[in-house]
Amino acid sequence: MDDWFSLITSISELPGQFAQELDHSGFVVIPGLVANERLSHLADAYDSAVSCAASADVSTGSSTTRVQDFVNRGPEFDELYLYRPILAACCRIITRPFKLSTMHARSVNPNSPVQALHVDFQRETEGWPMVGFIIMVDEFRSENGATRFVPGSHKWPTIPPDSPMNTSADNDGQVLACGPAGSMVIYNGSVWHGHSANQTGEPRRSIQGSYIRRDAEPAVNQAARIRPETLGRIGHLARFVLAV
Ligand SMILES: O=C(O)CCC(=O)C(=O)O
Repeated sequence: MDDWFSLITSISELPGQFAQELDHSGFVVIPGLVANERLSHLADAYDSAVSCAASADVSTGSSTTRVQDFVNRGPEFDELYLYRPILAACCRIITRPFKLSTMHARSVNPNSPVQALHVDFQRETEGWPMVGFIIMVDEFRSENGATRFVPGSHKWPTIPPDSPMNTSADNDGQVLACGPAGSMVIYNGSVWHGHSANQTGEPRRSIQGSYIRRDAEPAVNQAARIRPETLGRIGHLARFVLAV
């Protein structure tokens, strides 16, 4: 397993300015990860996967719709969790062997309010740290629910307080992670974040995932969920990061 970690470290690259921004701010937006010519195909595959999902895999909240298990929803999604910048970010932040915890679709529903600021993984708790990613299936804009982050908050010992400040759309110091479709947001799981309000009549679509320490409890047991057809098409690197 250590060999795999060394191999991933050697093949993964996060260009210097992105690495510094991730360290400093706790998140970074990398444009152009999904090639332009693939974007409409990815969006169509997303819509089709979401509409075919069994109801047990769909959670509809007050502002978002989430569909589980994008590891098993088609070959169009296989490369997303293997992009070299996200693997490099995991090597940098987790600093030891890691695995994919989950990969799912999340749409911010049309005309939805802002989401409260939160962390995905509290600092220094069991299994910490975590690295998250968000792939923009649609352009993220200030009016369609782009994710908001509080830069530097991944270094704070506190989590967002349960207060109205948290659900205010204009939290002091927050920055919107805007970018063209095909961009990837990589973030430290301890940074304060949440989606902003979607004031448009269209959903804001994304594919999101997280990586955790290899010995930590995953959100989804990939080995239990993996389908034979997925196993049949993915390579050794994917099997390693899925721990299947
Ligand atoms: O979809 C987003 O922009 C952020 C979602 C998020 O932070 C969450 O659900 O934990």
